[in-house]
Amino acid sequence: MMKRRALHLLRNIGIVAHIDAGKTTLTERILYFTGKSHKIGETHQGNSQMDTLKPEIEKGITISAAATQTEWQVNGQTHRINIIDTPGHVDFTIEVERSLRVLDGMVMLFDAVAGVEPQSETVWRQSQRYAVPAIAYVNKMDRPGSDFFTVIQQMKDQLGANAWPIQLPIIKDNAFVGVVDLLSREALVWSKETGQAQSTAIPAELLESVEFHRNALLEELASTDEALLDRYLDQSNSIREEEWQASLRSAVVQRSMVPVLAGAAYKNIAVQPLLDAIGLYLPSPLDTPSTEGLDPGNQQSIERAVDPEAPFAGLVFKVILDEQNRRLSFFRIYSGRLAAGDSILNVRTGKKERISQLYQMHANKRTELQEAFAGDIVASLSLKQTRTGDTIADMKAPILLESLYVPKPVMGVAIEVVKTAQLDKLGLALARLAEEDPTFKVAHNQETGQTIIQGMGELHLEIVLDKLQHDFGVAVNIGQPQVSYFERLQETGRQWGRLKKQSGGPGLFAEMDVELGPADPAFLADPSNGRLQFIDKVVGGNIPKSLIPFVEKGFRTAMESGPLAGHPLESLKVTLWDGKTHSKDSKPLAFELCAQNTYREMARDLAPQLLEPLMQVEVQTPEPYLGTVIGDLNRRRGLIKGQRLEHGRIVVHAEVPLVEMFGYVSHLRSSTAGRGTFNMQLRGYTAVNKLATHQA
Ligand SMILES: Nc1nc2c(ncn2[C@@H]2O[C@H](COP(=O)(O)OP(=O)(O)OP(=O)(O)O)[C@@H](O)[C@H]2O)c(=O)[nH]1
Ligand SMILES: [Mg+2]
Repeated sequence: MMKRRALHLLRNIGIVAHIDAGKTTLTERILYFTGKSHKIGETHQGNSQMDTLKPEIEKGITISAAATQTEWQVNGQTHRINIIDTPGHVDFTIEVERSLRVLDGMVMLFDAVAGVEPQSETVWRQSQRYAVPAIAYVNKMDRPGSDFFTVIQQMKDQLGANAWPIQLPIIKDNAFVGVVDLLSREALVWSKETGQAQSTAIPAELLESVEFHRNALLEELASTDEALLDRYLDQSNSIREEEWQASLRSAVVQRSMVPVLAGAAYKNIAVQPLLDAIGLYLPSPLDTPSTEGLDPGNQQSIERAVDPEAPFAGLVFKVILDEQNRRLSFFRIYSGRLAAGDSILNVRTGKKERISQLYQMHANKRTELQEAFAGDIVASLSLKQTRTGDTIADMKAPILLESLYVPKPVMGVAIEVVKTAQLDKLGLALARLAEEDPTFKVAHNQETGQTIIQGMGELHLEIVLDKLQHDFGVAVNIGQPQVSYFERLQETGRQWGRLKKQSGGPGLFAEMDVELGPADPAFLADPSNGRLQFIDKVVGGNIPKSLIPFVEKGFRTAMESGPLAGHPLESLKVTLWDGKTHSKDSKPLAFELCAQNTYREMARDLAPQLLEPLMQVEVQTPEPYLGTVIGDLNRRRGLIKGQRLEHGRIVVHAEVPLVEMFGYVSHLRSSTAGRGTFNMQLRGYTAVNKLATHQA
């Protein structure tokens, strides 16, 4: 049973990074060194406790974020640490998104050789969206070519992070063996045999460097902490180590500094100091004293204290199907407490649900709990109607918490069942998969009658198809992959739209003066705004307030089908200036339909443009293949943005339309004798070039 402990000793943290930086390897070490597990699993051997799905084991990568927890003593106090190990591959970015939404802090990993990589930038941006405080861990310090300070410089330049080393690496005979802590000046080296640290004197050649970096760090801390500044200038020696730690902690919690540590998880070097830093510097749930939300009754903003005695409120951030196809929902409790057997309200549906059991998760294993409290991350099998992003709350004190940002799928593939008899089974399977994964969508092409599955990339769809076949036993034929297009209105126009149907049957009447066009850039800059910017300028009740939401709903539905080829609109700004109603026939449906018709009449005249996904591509290749690689990227309509030399390999940066990148993995492999590698992520949407070889 989960014991109630002081909330200030609880840490809910995520481990995030570019693919292959060592997140899962580090998580395995954390579990081992904290005594939670007695054997270290390795991702490349397929026996990690965290990566348990079949494709995770086969490919040696993480696909689904997994939660676990452990304990660690810092300054004589037992800290409880909940950890979510996230995937680095960009196709599974939703896993990072939902984890960061509910976590209080994160450990950001870097490969000490590769430094800041494309996906490092993506996860950093995601963490900024949810204001998550961070500490950085420069992993793989054992690799030849590792460079601690270059990575720190890249964090500053490329991420804009105020990164500060709080350790210096100890290198002996060209090998990374330990670290010196800059605040305590303690030097530790790890024995390869036992994986345990030994205290040692600071190596002579590091003495000067330690003092230099220590003073720079103290100065930075003092300059932001008025209480410390005077004492620092007067008599810096009077400030105790714990005071410096407290000062650093508050800088981290306010996100004004990112402390950086060095380590080599795979070699079991310098993992324990990271655990100390998690306890010392990352926030507890109490560092965010209250959670904001909306009162669903009146849409007013309200607050709920992070307090087990406050009314219960939680956010469901993940729903998966367990081995027996039951829905397992993960949620973070923000306030109050929850006991097995309690009933809660799903604030979105307005329905009551009963929590018959509660679990604490360790990867794919669960332990039953009687009760859970504010700050905890738990799971339940009994939420039948609840989806990812839903708020669950005390029946008597509903609150709607901020949901999470879900990126749009960028590509799709048409599928059909091999045996018609499996058609129903396919529908059911797809619905369940879409429930688990908000970035996986199912669409039907009305004209061809085909089913199109959409996702974040080729790997994402490959995993889905694998699940269809192996977990659900549905055999499908697969078509050519297609990218997901958008349409954009380039102009703004205004029109008086009418809907009048008053001859026979129930009447419908609505009139509206609307202006339609693309949304403002400032509006789109905040992804939580969505794609529809709706502005109500109606005065004097010419359209009653109660009907306005139906106008909005009409445009929201309509914008899913663009005027060129029926692709969704990238954005739509609707300004509702005026309107007219009829005493009897102005029903909600009339305004909804009028909005849809008016959109259809206007959209084709607003200079619509077709948009395709554009990828930011990074190809690494040995020098001899550079010409081939660049020539090939050019043929794929790629724009070469630059290249740099990195440890004897050339890294080419380019922007290439996604549609041209299908099958690139195997092409690159064969054209570089297996030595080229690449990664890509969505850069944005761009107008389709008329010369493009493909058809929308
Ligand atoms: N040399 C060296 N290799 C490491 C270190 N840490 C991890 N690795 C190796 O790097 C590879 C990737 O490690 P993972 O832990 O699976 O990486 P990850 O960040 O979890 O990867 P994804 O979850 O797929 O994004 C494995 O082969 C690890 O053994 C390290 O400190 N030094
Ligand atoms: Mg992993």
